[in-house]
Amino acid sequence: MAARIRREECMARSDELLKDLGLDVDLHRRIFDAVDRNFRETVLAQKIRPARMAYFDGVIHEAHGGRVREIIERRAAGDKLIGTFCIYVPEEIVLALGAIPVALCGGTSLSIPYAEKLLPRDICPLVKSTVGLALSNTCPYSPIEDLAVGETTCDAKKKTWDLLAKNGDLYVIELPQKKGARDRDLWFEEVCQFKTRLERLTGRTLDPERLAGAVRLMNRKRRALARLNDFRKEANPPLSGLDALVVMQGALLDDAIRFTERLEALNDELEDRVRRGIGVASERAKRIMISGCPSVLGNWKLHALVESAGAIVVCDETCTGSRYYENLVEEDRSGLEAQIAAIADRYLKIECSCFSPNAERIDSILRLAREHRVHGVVQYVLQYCHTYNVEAVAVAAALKDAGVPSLKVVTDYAESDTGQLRLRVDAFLEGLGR
Ligand code: BJ8
Repeated sequence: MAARIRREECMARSDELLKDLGLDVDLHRRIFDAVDRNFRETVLAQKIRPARMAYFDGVIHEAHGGRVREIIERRAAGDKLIGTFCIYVPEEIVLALGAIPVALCGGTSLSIPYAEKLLPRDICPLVKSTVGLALSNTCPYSPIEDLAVGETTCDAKKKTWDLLAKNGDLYVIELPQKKGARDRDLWFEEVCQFKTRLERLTGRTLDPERLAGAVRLMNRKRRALARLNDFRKEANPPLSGLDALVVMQGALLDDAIRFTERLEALNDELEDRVRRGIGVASERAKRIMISGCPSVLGNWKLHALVESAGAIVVCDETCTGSRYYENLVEEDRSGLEAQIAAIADRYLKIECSCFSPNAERIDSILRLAREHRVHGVVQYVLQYCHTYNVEAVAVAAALKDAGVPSLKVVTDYAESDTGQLRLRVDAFLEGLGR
């Protein structure tokens, strides 16, 4: 009862804020009540969760409340909000210029009909959900964002940026599609141009000392995320795949310093749980890797499905997983140009399926499968994501050669296929037991 009253008070405060921002408060309530219910029925319904997950649950809850308020205050002090849609955007440069990076990708099906007034129906739900939040006037970051940064990754994204770029507050970074010497040069140039664009926006000049500080901070954050994921290699992991996903979703939204400190505290708790033999999986639980498309805030569908079937997700080879935290930026480069080159090098190591060929990604999947001792891999393809869907063929073949069974799941954000997916996941898990 007390919790319900607190939740109501919290929502009333949020409504007030959203009204001040000129959003459609009723529609926002309808959409985010459903997201909240989904969060409670999946993430919060889990048993024996680490106590320090409470902070990360709060990050999700405050995504459209406290976090927005704090950004409004920082903007009043002169800092700029940079909305992003992809993990190729170099956060070090944003942070070193005193700006605030926030990922704005949508993970709810309920905003999709609003996007479909502009975009074709047969494109990826992540793109439609994101655009739908802006077009339905329910995204609290839209009215306060100083610059949105798109990128030329997949076709759905880059052509959507063309449609949205008209109002001038969308900047598009060109990402090469290969990783040869010419592509590296182009990418370095793009990162330099991005720095220049942000300098113009913020009215600040990138300072090597501040950039070195931002590099150290982001490396510290990545190390903390890697440590969290190392605990998932344990025979009985001290946290679920759903909880690891919640932390990752928070990483793309929360203040980098506070997030890292809280994550380090959570890691200490996880270490203690390992020492005391407290795990979240049953002895017979199958260890699963999820590989492919990201599961952004609002989307817990596949993890919930796999774990409610009695398995445990021990690894995510996704942009809400290893692709975000693997590889550090070299810290010992001196001089702005060398520092930016080190940043560009690190980001170009990300293995998005938009690159071709993309053999490094397959090597990473096989390595992660070994390190996390997985019984099987679920390849997660968001509907109409052609790059992950086609690349899944080569991934499945490499896994088969390595003796690791895999299942490809193509789905969107809707609940309508949950029953059918459950049957397929159950059958896959059962097959692993034989
Ligand atoms: S680096 S995965 S965050 S582009 S799922 S929108 S690829 S059609 S989200 Fe992504 Fe950057 Fe790549 Fe990662 Fe397109 Fe596929 Fe949709 Fe995607």
